[in-house]
Amino acid sequence: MKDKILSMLKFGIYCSGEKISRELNVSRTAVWKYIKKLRAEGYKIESSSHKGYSITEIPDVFTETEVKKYLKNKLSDREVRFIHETDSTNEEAKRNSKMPDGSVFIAEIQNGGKGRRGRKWESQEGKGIWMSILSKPDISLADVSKISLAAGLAVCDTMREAGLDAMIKWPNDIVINKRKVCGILTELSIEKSGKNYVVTGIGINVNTMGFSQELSERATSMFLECGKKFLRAKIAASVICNYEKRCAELKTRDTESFIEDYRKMCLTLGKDVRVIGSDCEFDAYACGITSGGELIVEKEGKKIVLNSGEVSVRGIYGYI
Ligand code: BT5
Repeated sequence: MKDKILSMLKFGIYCSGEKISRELNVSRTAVWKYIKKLRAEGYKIESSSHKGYSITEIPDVFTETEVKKYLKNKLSDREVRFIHETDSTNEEAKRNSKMPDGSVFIAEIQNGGKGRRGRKWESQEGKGIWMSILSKPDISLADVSKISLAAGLAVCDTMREAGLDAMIKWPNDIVINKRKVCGILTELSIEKSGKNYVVTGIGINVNTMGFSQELSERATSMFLECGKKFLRAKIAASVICNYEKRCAELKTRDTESFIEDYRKMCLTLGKDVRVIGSDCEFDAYACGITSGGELIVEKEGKKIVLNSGEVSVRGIYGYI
């Protein structure tokens, strides 16, 4: 009944208690009691004795039920596992690697959030999306690396649908206004049984209002970029949906047109960069992305292809 009442309430448009009671066949007193319950859950509902009720704010409820509410059609039976507190959702996915293809793991508190090469991922409670997707792809091992490009594109798609001008810093930091809003950590497990799986960990700063001193100059959130709060369940569902679409494209589209989408979103291209390798460091110019998603840089007239590693882009994250 609560959900039915909720679906009748609109932003800025009043709906009378009498109409709700008539259409849902409950007493006015019952309607009032349900409104009280919704308010206790964090919904802001205005009431006027003449006009009825109108909703002014929906709480950012982040639960399995809420995420599933936004997963439509083929995705509606997707396994979504919420864990209140965990070390890392990537580890959670690996511990549950027997779960079906596409299973999603989300945590409210991630106390060992990690980036690449053992770096730490700052995961503030209640403000972001810390999520990992378990994939058992039926594509060649050579194409598996493209899954992380697909994840980057999917997050960019979601940000753009939300009106934010997001770009990808190669290989897959999502950046808005020169600051990082999302990081992606893809881990591949090659099993003796041949049943390989990929865990794609996605960390998005959604309603974060500020960061630790270390990150304050280089990180941002969706909220900080537009002054608007977002429903994490809706954003997470949108990323899952876009990730599925982009992964499907790996099978249905030709590689070159898929990579062309990536090139369009990649802010590293056409910029001066600093490449930090395990045993060398040099300045270069980013001139291309191969059809395998590798970065091509030019140094003293020579082209070098990079398949992983650290590439700082001049002008962003404090690199001058
Ligand atoms: C990444 O690594 O950017 C991958 C981050 C993946 C996080 C997700 S959350 C869900 C899943 N579970 C996990 O345990 N991990 C994944 P890398 O490119 O190495 O960047 C790490 C660097 O980003 C750090 O050294 C910081 O400089 C910066 N950083 C840390 N936390 C940040 C945050 N919340 N927002 C922006 N930048 C951050």
